[in-house]
Amino acid sequence: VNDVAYMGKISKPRLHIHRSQFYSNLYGQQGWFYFRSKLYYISLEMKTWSEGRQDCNNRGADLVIINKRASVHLIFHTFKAWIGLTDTEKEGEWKWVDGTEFTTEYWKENEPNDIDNNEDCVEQTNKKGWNDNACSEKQMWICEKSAF
Ligand SMILES: [Ca+2]
Ligand SMILES: [Ca+2]
Ligand SMILES: [Ca+2]
Repeated sequence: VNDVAYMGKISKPRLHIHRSQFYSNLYGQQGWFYFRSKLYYISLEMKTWSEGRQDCNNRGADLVIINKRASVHLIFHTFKAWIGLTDTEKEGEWKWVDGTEFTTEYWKENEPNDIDNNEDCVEQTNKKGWNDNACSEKQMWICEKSAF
């Protein structure tokens, strides 16, 4: 499965895929796709939240921040993946990895539930909305960085 074919599973218009290829070619950033001044990378492997974040950092990016309706629509509802949200520092106090103010919440019903007092990392799910999960679980992850 190559990255572009994989992007095809995302429900939003193909336009973004073509644009993604355009920017990929332009910047030589294979595997990234472009949307509203940002570049997004979706992993093809599964890692813990921290490992996923480290992978993003290695790519000059960080885990995705979802604070606008538009980007919520862009990526939710298709697959499970770590996003850049955690309450590791203080239970119940959600923080985006880049320090962005936590204003938009998009929890799945009955989440966050902090099962076994051990769910401090957030994944988007394939059924609308976020779930807090154990940070040691292995999931795909989404990186985001500025395009310019
Ligand atoms: Ca905790
Ligand atoms: Ca928690
Ligand atoms: Ca949960």
